[in-house]
Amino acid sequence: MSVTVERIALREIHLRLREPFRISSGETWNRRILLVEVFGSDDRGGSALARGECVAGERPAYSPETVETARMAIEQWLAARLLGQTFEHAREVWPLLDRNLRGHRMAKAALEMACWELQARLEGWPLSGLLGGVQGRVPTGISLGIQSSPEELLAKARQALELGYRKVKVKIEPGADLDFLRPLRDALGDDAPLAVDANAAYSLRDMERLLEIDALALMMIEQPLEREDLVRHARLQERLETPLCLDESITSVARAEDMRDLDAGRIVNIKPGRVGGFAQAIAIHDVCRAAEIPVWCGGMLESGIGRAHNVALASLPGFVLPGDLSPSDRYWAQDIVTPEWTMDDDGMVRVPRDQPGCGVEVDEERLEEITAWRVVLDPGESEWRSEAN
Ligand code: OSB
Ligand code: MG
Repeated sequence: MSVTVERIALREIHLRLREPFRISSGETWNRRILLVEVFGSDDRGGSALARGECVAGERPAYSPETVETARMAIEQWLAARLLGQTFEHAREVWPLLDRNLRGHRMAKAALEMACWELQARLEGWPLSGLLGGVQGRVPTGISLGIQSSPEELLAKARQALELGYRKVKVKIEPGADLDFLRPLRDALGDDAPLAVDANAAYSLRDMERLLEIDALALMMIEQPLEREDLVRHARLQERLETPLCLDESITSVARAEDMRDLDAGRIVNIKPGRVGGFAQAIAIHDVCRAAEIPVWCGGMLESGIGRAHNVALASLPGFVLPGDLSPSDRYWAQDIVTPEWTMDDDGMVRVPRDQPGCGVEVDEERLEEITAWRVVLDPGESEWRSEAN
């Protein structure tokens, strides 16, 4: 079947987290989320709307991209590459977006992932199946922001383990690390599945401290060093027992291969938004699987739309470690999808493999209520039409 992209719209929504989320590079409370809407048709008379969620933040803290740069890239260059285009398979979309257009991976990913969703909906396939997923349930971990005290962290971690989470990932930075982690390990015992994520807050000058963190027998230490770095991570990995997990540093398939070849890390956090979409995420998964490097699916405080896409990806066979796939009520008083995402007592999220697409529908009325602006990018019009809200 062939799919034609008929129309693309962009929309910014505002969603307030239930509580602020603090990491080493800053705090988030109000999420500004850019959504792409791709309207398409097939050669059998079908038509469908698919959405993609852009994971770019408000400020260029996690990556250089922001809501504004993603909007600009999509409006100015990317949308025109898809409008009116026909593809047989969504894997053809990445080359269209990437040719002679560097960076802007989060912007590309939002469009690319919407195209996979579009194909799945038009063909009546579950998205998980289209991506090559095999797992019907995926293990889930929680990501805990930097807390105001070790006691607070312990209470949150205890509660997470009681809820069934299979991994408790604690955000750290110099000054909010050992004093938080040691009492946590002591209280929860050696078997508690603890991990840390520094979001690039350390350097090799912190070796002493990193060695002390190493002694805590964590599942992994995520992205301790510079966002662009692999060489220093390799030097660090040499000194540590704990596997390093790279997040920010793995922006492409080639970077994953370099990590493997340099032994710069032994686990990869795959976020489809960070790497340019599903095709790149699958390719990184394949590289890691061939090298027996375990991967898991990360999160970017997504709404239920982005979660849906992450869950579908996490059903691929190489995703063997718990992903940051928290259920809707961890972040939102009310999500924008039905059904909302839930997790069972064993810390597993069900992959919707029995319905077309990603398995959730957007609550359109609620979406309108929280929309800040929407713009339709239509090739048939001389200028993009902007609807302020
Ligand atoms: O490093 O994984 C990260 C959120 C924002 C930016 C970076 C990260 C995160 C998370 C959130 O850890 C995980 C989630 O969405 O549950
Ligand atoms: Mg991370």
